[in-house]
Amino acid sequence: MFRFFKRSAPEKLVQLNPAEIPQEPSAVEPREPVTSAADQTEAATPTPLPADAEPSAQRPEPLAQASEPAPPSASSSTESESAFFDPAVAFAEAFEVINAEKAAAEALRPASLRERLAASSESFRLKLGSLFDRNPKLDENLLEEIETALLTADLGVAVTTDLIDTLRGRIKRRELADAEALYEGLRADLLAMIEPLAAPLQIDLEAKPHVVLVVGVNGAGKTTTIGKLAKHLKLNGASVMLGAGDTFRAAAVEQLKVWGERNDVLVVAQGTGADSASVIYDALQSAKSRKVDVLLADTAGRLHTQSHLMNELSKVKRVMAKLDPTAPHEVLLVLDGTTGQNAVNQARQFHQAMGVTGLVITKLDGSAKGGIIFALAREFKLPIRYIGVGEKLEDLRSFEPTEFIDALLPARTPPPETS
Ligand SMILES: Nc1nc2c(ncn2[C@@H]2O[C@H](COP(=O)(O)OP(=O)(O)OP(=O)(O)O)[C@@H](O)[C@H]2O)c(=O)[nH]1
Ligand SMILES: [Mg+2]
Repeated sequence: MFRFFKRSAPEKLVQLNPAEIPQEPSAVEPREPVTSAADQTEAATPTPLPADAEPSAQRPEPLAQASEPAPPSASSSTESESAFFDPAVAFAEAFEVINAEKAAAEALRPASLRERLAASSESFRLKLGSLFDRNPKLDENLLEEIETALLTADLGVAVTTDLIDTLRGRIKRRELADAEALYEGLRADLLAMIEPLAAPLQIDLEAKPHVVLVVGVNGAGKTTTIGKLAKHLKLNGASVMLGAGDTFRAAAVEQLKVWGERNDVLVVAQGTGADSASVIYDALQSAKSRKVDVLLADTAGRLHTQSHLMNELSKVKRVMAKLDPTAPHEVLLVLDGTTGQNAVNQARQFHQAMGVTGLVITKLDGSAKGGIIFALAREFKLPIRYIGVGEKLEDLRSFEPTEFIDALLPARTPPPETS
């Protein structure tokens, strides 16, 4: 369930279940530049700050409506109808139709988080599960094996040590009856760590715009997340504008424009090489004058070690404050879940430079092991606004700790009772 709004008009805004989101044939973002005649005209001269001039907003044509289901074909059975009615054939045909409908419904069903995380969590699940299958003794050997499993799942040394020490203490105090109790204890501890992080993005509809500044290293999934988020916000009734603050990478502006067109939202952009702060300033000015609910500002990917680029982000923040001292309302750090413990370093540096207010962990569908979320939880206590479990629209999920634990470490069915 997505919960976006803080002071919203409830009659206007519908709570949206991701399962109800209309599926797009392809929401996959092309990495290559999408060139169009329009781009050339888009490269407006950067606006000096403070700017009074009209922003260089781009109004894309509304997207074509999703295709209607095809009308029943005129060339159906009537012409070629056989002179004989064979109930067996009719039954077989009806059966085929039912099967086809079932298959179509199955294809449209959004995959469960468990299915999405299958790749990332399988080895962890198997490794840990197999330890307990043989009903082991509660001893140091078992603790060592659990320790190895946790470390290989990217939980990091600090989290793993905490968890193992806690388990060791319980074993010593004889609080655990058997290995199953230990497994459930471990599961409960992991859940307790991430439960406080579940806090979906809240949009203050009175801010107009509520500014979400999206930051992170190269390729983390910032622009893709903006695209998915724009769609979700729109489906929840909010008006959205995008600011193309990544003026560094050649294809970045075009990539964001594609998302703008796809979602039928305005994109404020200048050419590659323009001053990022100036573009975002323009976008904020435009969003204010149009009373847009949410401004999603993209920024160039940067390494936390590139101090000039980190300074550029601070400038973006300073410049925004000239128009709205409360902006940005959210500094959303996008972290690639496959980068393991490196994500913790990134979070540390970006948080120090920018005061991050929320996280998005992407690519948890890939080779990411999921454990990184626990390492982040231990150090930062920053809310995880969303997780990315694929490249498609429905693959941006709100972070649900219980669902996440169930996907990563399902509750074990108790062993059958022996008489
Ligand atoms: N499997 C998977 N791929 C993702 C996810 N999120 C983003 N991607 C892919 O990751 C790649 C990089 O995504 P971008 O959105 O361009 O990343 P970025 O942070 O904007 O990158 P820069 O603009 O270069 O800094 C693209 O191929 C996306 O399709 C996700 O949750 N799962
Ligand atoms: Mg980008």
